Order: sequence, then structure tokens, then C-alpha cells
Amino acid sequence: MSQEAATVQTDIHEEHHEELNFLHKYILPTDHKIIAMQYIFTGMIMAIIGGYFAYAFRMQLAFPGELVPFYGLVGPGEYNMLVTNHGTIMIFWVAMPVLIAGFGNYIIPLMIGCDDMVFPRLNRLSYQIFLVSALVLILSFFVKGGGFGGAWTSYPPLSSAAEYSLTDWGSSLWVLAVALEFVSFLLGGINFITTTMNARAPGMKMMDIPIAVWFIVLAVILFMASVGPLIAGAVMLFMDQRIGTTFFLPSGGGDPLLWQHLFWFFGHPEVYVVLLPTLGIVADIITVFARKKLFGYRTVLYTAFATGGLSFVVWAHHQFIAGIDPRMANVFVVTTVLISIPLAEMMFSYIATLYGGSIEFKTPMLWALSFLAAFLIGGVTGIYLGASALDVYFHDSYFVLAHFHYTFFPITIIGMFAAITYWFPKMFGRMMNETLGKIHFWGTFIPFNCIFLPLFFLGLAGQHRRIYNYNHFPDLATQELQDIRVFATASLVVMLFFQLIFIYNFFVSMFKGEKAPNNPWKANSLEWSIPSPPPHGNFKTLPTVYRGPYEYSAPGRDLDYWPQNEPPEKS
Ligand SMILES: [Cu+2]
Repeated sequence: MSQEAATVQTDIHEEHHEELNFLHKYILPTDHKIIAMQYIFTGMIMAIIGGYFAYAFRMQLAFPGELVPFYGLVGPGEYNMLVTNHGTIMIFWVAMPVLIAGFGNYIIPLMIGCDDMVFPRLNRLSYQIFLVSALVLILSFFVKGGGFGGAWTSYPPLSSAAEYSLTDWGSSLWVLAVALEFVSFLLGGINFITTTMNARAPGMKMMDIPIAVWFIVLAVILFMASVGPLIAGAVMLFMDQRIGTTFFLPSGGGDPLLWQHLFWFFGHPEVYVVLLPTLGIVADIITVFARKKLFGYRTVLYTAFATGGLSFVVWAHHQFIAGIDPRMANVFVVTTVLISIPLAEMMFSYIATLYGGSIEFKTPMLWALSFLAAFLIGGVTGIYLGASALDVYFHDSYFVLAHFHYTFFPITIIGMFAAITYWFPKMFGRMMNETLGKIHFWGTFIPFNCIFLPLFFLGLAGQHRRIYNYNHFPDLATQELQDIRVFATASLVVMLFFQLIFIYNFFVSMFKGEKAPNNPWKANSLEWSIPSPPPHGNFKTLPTVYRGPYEYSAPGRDLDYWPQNEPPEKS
């Protein structure tokens, strides 16, 4: 980079430095770090609502028909509303805002070495639309008829029958909220891609971009490429509900299967949309706390491309018993099993990174390692479900439910805690309490397994999902099965209790924690070379990058942290 360009960059930077008042700093921010925190805080509040819903319906399953403390009575309709919105909230209003929008916003400019997103006002707009979408969803719980209860997949005809929803707005507000959320992420994604491609620090080549940033960008591209058909579908569903069209209603010549195709063409890539950011964050954490370079950076990246590509041709594995042609099902079995190959390779790379490293078991590392362990169970059980011969029996059983909670819980909750505990010192300039962090980790990870591991066996015993009271089914009302349900619910209550420790640790550390140095973890990506928290505009002078992805020449970086690296050559 020429001297001239550097000067220009510095000038732009100086302009940013005037003091902002409260309104412009926090209510109408353009700083990517503040917008990131808005997303993260909104996501955390939504996580509390989603967790509260899970508590209510799990209590109903353990003690059917009894009053749930701090909630009330959960009837059949209420139960459907709770499970539907638990799923919707956790995926669209927790995983997406926290992992993609929140941490994407926070780390992309810092890790690639630039002062902000390239379209800061677009960034703010996307958060504002996201906030509106969350409020619309919350509003839908309070309208006449209550919140939507047609499952997060929203299959017609249940979700679209006009007579069901003409006076009740719950289902339509739900569709509207989801559509708004999609618009927000389409706008936000433009920023992530453009910033990463065009605003990197001088010298940072494509293959120098940190894996966490790469994976968030890939996730955004996957999202953009898959969501179009579903937005169209959502508009059609809305019209079916409100103005009497019959796109998805057989009574008027429509086809309910069409929705399933539109939904899962998005729904399966969506798994990777939220998975990739966590995989990237975990990769960065593992390299830092094992003091090694990522084993096979390029291979990991290429396998992510392969996963992303394949994720577009697997969707019908959700429809094996929906009446699709069995010969077509075979094609989807093959593609589904194929997708496990790149992911297995990625797991191998992560484990190989640990091999021979000097591993430090700090809280973020515990989360990262537990992600690998839990996600492996989720991934392996997915192979069984991907085979149509088995899926015919497993479909809509608790085996499916246990499988996807072993993917989504590690992705969303473990990924969120890994990222928060890792970047907390950078975000707030203070350290979180390690002891409380570890107590919270074990108090979350052990109960998580106690909740969901038994559910595999409930599924194998034939327990169907989406039933609010198993006492109506003699085969499923046995004492043994009920004991398992009570155990799972009790474990959930224990897990929720330990979240209070996290909330306490989070807020107390934010104001009273030990002051964080620039680089508490001795990492060597660019965000750790500047003060904690970084000033508005991030870098005083643009960093120059002259070597591979985990070997930056950032000012303040100490090469001794990474003994296996040779000292960089002068460029
Ligand atoms: Cu799928």
C-alpha cells in the first residue's frame, strides 16, 4: 500500500473521532460495535423468552395438566403455541442475530483491520428492521386467539386455512415477523460481504482472512441464495390466510407439498447458515487456546464451500414420508450422506489442531471443545435420519427432536457462550470471572446432555413429537417413559437456574470486572492489537498484514506467544 493511500485512510479516520452524543451513539448508531451489541442484547432477551417457553412446555410434559409455576395452565393450543415459538425464536431471533449479525458485526471490521462496515447506515437500518420484527413476533402472543401454533415449519393446510385465521392474527403476524426478519438479514448481509471483500487491511489476501470471518460471509451468502423462494412462499401463505387464495390449499386446487419444498429449500441451508459462524468462532478459539495454527486452513475453507454447495440439494430429506417419489428420495439420501464428508473433515482438522498443542482450559476453550463433542453426536445421528429406510420410522419422533437439539444447542447456545466469553474482554474492556464462567459451563453442559440424551430413547420407544399429553396414549403413558420425561424436565430447570449465574457474571464483570489488557488471551488476530474496548474507528493506523492467517504483523503483537512461528520477513 502506498504512503498516499495510508494518509487518506488516516484522514477519514480522524473525521470519525468527534464525540457523539447519547442519541447518536446508542439510539442511532453507525458504529459497528454498538450495532453488534444491540443485536447481541436483543438476541439474549429473545433467548430468555425462548427458554421460558421451553420451561413451560417441558413442565407440562413432566406434570401433564398441572399448573406450571410462574406460567399457569398449558392447554393443547397453548402447548402448540409454545413449541412453535420456542423453535422460531431460538433459530430466527437468537441464533441468527447473535451469531451472524451480532458477532459478524463486531468481529468482521476488527479482524480484517478496517474502521467500520462499508455501509454503516444500512447496517443500522437492518438492526432497526430486526427490532421491529422481534416486536411484531412478541405482539403476536397477545392478539386475540393467541400466538401461532402451527409449528416453526408452518405446514399448510394447518397454517393457511382461512377459516382458522380470519379473525385470529397470530399466524399472520408470525409470517410477517419472519418475513421482516429475513429482510433485515438480507440488508445486513450485503454489508458483511462487501466489507470483507473490499475493506481488508493492506496485505490481507483472501487466504489470510480469519476463518471466523470467512464462515460468517459464507453463511450470509448461503442465506441470501436460499431465502428468496421462502419469502415468495411467505407472501403466498399470507395471502392464503388473509385474502382467501389457495396456493397451498387442496380445497382450492393448491398444493400443501409446495410449501414443504419452498420451506426446506431454505430450511436445510439455514442449518449451515447458523452452523458456519459457530464453526468459525470455534476454530479461532481452538487455535488460540491450543497455541497452534489451524490444521489445514485451506482444506477447512474448501470443505465449507462443499458443505454450502451440497446444502442446496438435500432439502427433501425432510419429506421422505410426505408422499414424494421414492426414487427421488434415493437421490436425497445420497446427497445427505455425502454432506457428512466435508463436515467430518472439518472435525478432523479441529481435532488435529489440538494435537500436540499446549492447551489452556479457559472458559471459551471449554465451550469450544464441548461444541465439538456435542455437535459430533448431532452430526452422527443425522446420518441415520438421512437414510430414508430409517427415517420412515424415525420421522416426527423424539429421535429427530434429540438429533436437532444436539445440532442446534451446540450451534446456538454453546456457540453464543463461546463467542461471548472469548470476546467479552474486547467488547467491554473487562475480564469475566473465570470461576463463575466454569461453574456456568458445567452447569449448562451436563444438564444439556441430561435433557436430550434420554430423548433419543424416547424416540426409539416410539414417542411422537408435538403431543401435549402422553397420557392419552396407553403405549406412551408407562411409568418408565414418564420418568424419563420428568428427568429431562428437571435437568432443564437445573440448566435454566445456572443461566442466572451467567447473567450475574456478565453484568457484574461488565462494570466491576478486572480491567482487560489489549490481548488477554495472547491471540494474534488483529482485534487484539488495539485497546479493549476499541475506540470509535478501531485502528489508529491501518495495520499491515504480511503473512498467513494467524500470523499478523499487528502493532503490539508479541511473536513469543506463537513459538512455532518463524519471525516474519520484512516486506
Ligand atoms: Cu435438513
